Amino acid sequence: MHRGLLFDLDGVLVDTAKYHYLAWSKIAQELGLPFTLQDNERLKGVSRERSFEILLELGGRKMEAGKRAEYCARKNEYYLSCIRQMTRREILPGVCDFLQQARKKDYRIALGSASRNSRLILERLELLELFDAIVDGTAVHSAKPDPEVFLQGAKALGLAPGECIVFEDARAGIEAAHAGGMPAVGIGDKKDLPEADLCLPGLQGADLSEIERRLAEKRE
Ligand code: G16
Ligand code: MG
Repeated sequence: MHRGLLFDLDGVLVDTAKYHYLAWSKIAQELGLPFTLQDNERLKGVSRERSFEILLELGGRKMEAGKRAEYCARKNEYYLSCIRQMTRREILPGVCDFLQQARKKDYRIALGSASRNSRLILERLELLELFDAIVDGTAVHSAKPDPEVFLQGAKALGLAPGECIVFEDARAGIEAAHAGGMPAVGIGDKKDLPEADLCLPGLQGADLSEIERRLAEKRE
C-alpha cells in the first residue's frame, strides 16, 4: 500500500495541451514559422522556454535570449486568456471521482507539473482544495525527466518517494518517477508509454485497490 499520489496536470487532470497549441500557433504565425498539431506533441510536458526553442528549431530559426523571453511572455499572455475562460466541464472524465476516492482512502495528494500556471488552472477547475501540496514550474529547477518535481512532491506530503504513486501521460514524466524511485501509472496507451508500470486510458472508472494490486503484482 502506498500513502501518497502525485499527479501530472496536463493530460492527466485536464487537457490544456489544446490551449498551449492555440497560443504557440499564434506565435508561430507572427514569426512565419511552420507549426502543426503533430509538432505540438513534442511540446507536451516540456518547459515554456524549451518549447519555444523547439518551435524555432522546427522553422530552422535562431533568436537571441532576450527576444526569446519576450516571445515566451507573449505566448503566456495568449495562453492565460484561454485558461481564464476554463470551467469545471473541462476536467477530464473520472478525475473528480478518483480524487474523492483517494481522499476517502486517506491518501495524500500532490500535483507535480512543469506549468507555472498550475495553481490558476486548479483554481479555475475548483480542484485546489483537494490537493495537499502543489509542486510546479514555479518551484522546480530541473524539468522532467529529472525526478525533482516528484521528489519535492513526496517531501511536501511528508512521505518517502517509495510511498507515492505517480500518474503521468508523458514518457519524460514516467522516466522522472522511476528516477525518483516511484512507480508510475501511465495515462494513455501502453505503446506510447512502454516504461509505465501499468497503463490506464484515463482515470474514469479507475480503482485504487486494483491499481495497488497490479503494482504489487509487478513488484513480485
Ligand atoms: C505542462 C505542459 C507543457 C507546458 C508546460 C509549461 O506540463 O504539458 O506543454 O509547456 O506545462 O507550462 P507553462 O507555460 O504554463 O509554465 P505538465 O507537466 O503539467 O504536463
Ligand atoms: Mg502531462
